[in-house]
Amino acid sequence: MRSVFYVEDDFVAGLLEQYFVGNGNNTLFLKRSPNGNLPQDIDASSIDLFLAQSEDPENLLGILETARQRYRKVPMLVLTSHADRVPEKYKSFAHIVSLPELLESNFRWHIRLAKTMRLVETVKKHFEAAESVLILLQDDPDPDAIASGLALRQVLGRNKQTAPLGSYGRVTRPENIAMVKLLEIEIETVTMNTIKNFERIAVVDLQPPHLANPPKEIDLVIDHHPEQFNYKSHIKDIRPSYGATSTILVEYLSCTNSSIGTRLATALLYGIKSDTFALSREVNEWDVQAFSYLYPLANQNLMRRIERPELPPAALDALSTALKNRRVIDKVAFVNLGRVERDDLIPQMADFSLSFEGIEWAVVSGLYGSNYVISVRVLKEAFGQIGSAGGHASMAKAIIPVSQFERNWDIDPRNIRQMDRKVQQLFLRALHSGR
Ligand SMILES: [Mn+2]
Repeated sequence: MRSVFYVEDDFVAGLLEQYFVGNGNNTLFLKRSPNGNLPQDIDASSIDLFLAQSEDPENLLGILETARQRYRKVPMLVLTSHADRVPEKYKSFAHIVSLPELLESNFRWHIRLAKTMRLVETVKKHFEAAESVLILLQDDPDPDAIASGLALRQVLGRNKQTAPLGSYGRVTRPENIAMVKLLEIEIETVTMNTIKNFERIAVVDLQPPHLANPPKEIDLVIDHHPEQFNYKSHIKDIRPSYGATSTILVEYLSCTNSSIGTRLATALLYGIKSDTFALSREVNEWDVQAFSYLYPLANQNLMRRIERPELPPAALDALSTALKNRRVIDKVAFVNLGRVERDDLIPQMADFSLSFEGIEWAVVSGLYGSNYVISVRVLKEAFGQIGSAGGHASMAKAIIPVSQFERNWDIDPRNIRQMDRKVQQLFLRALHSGR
């Protein structure tokens, strides 16, 4: 692979030569051509970047037109201060930057954008004519997925009617609930049946095999988890070296020149923050770049409220009772909250209980409506011992209708204590049989 440069200005040519050749890149500099001619003998499939520099708008358009016809799919970076004279049709595939902008910022970032530009072009074309688009998230949507969904909707130039966010399940983690509440984000619950009503389906922040019911036809997958090959999608953009899907979507947004409002910026920043533990693990340079780009655009006040959701008084009562009654067996903390008014308290307490000293598992349960709800958290390190695949799955949730206790184990549904004991017994048995 090599990069092909059409550069009119000698100073710029010298600069590029130092930068690219100095970095060991295989580059080909083309001669100045006054009529948009490019050499015929260059194989488009061997080019990884086409860079065109010209301060003469007419010349530039000639070059762009030839390149458009001949170098389909090749990332295209245009250096000019006359972006305003470049017709829209070229802006859908070429990334344009002026020399002062380039010197001020990071060259690699703009090449990155030139590459993403080609994907965005394909994505936009594929979704353009669709009447309705479903943006499908995980069964328990997380901040990275929610933010990526919002961003994709904007990239596609749609609203929540023509491109709703959807999930087979619902948001359960307290911070995530706080996020959708405070940022007023709607997520539709979909079923195998209702997804048939959508003309196009995009999946973000996961790959279809991870869904309980993967849709048959998928149009787009954007994700940062290790690539899976056992599914089909019209377009795939899988980047395992990225810390968050939100980072990929920041590139998409930059490519479409769309402005990022406070709400979207806050969502994306939180998406990156929560997936990378505030950039402390599994990040690449683009995550850092996106993070610093979003930071001044986001609302830090909202961010704090999302990260530390307020505990209602009822929760404090439940908390003190539960702590008094906790049981610890084999590095497993069992906390029973009794009857709760908000079911998000259960996963919240499970997170908290995991911070007890010497604890690897936290099993927290509570009675919510007519259901017995159990939330399980495990330290990542503890996974190794029982040979699980690990990944992001460090939590689980189970809902048992109280009537089941009577039917299966002959336990009176009013006897919460006995239900708690039963669950402890079942959990410990399951844990030990897995070892
Ligand atoms: Mn993610």
